Order: sequence, then C-alpha cells, then structure tokens
Amino acid sequence: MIKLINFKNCPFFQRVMGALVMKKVPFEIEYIELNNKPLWFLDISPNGQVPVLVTEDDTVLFESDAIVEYLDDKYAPIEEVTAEQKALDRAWSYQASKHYMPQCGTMGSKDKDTFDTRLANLQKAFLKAENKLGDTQFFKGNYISNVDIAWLPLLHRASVIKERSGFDMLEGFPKVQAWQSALIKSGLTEKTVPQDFVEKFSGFYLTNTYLASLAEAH
Ligand SMILES: N[C@@H](CCC(=O)N[C@@H](CS)C(=O)NCC(=O)O)C(=O)O
Repeated sequence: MIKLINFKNCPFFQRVMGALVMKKVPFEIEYIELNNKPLWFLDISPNGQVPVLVTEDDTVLFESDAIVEYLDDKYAPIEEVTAEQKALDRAWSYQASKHYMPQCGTMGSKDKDTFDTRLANLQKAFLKAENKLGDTQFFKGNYISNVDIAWLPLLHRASVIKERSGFDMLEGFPKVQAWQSALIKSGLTEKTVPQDFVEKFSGFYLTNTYLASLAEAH
C-alpha cells in the first residue's frame, strides 16, 4: 500500500491527500514532527521535506507537484484533458501552491503591519482566481478537478482562520468565497486533514500572533 509521510499542518500534504482521496487510492500515513525529523526520514527524503510518498514498489517520491502528477499517471486521472488543458491546469494549480508558504507566513505574522503587508501579497493570488472564476461551483465546472485540489489548502486554512478569529482573508473576493463554501460543503476539507487538524493548526497560528489577538477579541 502507498505510504505518505507527513507533518500535520503541511499544506502540500493536504493537496496530495486531496488527490489520493479523489482517486479513492488506499494509503496509510505516518506523521513526523518537523522540529525533530527522525533519522529514517532524513535517510530517505532527498530534500528533508514532507510530503514524501512511498509507492507500492517502494520508490520514494518527493516534491508535491511531482507526487500529484505521478498519481495522475499511475491511477486514473479525475478527467481526461488535452495537453493544452493539462498545462493550464498545472499553471492554475501552481498559482495556488506557490502561495502556500506565503499564507503560512501571513498567518504567523506577529504584528498588524507585517500581517497587512503579507496579506496584500497573498491576496494577489485570490484576485487572479476571482477574475478567472465563472459561475460554476468549482474552478472548472460543477466537479472537483486538480485545480480545486491545489487551492484547497489555501481556502480551507482561510476558513479556519475566519471561524476562529473573525478575520476573512477572502474579503472582497465573492467568487472565491463561494468556491471556498462549495469545497467545504463537498466534505473534501475534512477528508484531507488529520482529525486534530483544527486544534494543531490553531495552536500554531493562533498563539502569539497578530491573528491570535483578533481571535481573543472574537
Ligand atoms: N516544494 C516542496 C515544499 C514542501 C515543504 O515546504 N514542506 C514543509 C512542510 S509544509 C517542510 O517539510 N519543511 C521542513 C523543512 O523545510 O525542513 C513540495 O512541494 O513538496
């Protein structure tokens, strides 16, 4: 069986989980702590980062983009698309994944000025999506595609922050907000994070941060 090695708060992990869940591929997970990476993990992981996916023939894959593409090549893709559409889907997925760490940085900001500066940068991604989204539930239609899976970590995290602190990173982006609601309603958010995700995530980003001060007042 496929084995996924992960860190509970990792957005790249949630994207890989999204691909596995949508494809109904059986897998098991081993969680590690990034501040105490086990030696066996350092031995197999070329960049020392999660997610790592160990295939059924024991090949160790790393880099979430490569892992998601592998899952499409190995197991049935969610949809058959032309080479052009595949390139566009990857490009729109990259617009999300390149903002995973900036979102983490934004949420981890200690003061309002830093938070506002980082948020303005992050919101450039939401603006691009807002301008591209149509009137369908999800990015490409009324079904969940690879592009939705790539945006899931950003939109899910924004929803947890809103719920806990009252602050909406998606304020001013109504189509992105509707897309976020559709993804949450689909149930995919819960299926792609560990059971204690909200607790772990909030413990990290809503403690000693600017958002923590908003959450206290919420
Ligand atoms: N480009 C990598 C990024 C993965 C990444 O940044 N993972 C973080 C956790 S979310 C990590 O392992 N950080 C530990 C480290 O860099 O030492 C991917 O797409 O898989």
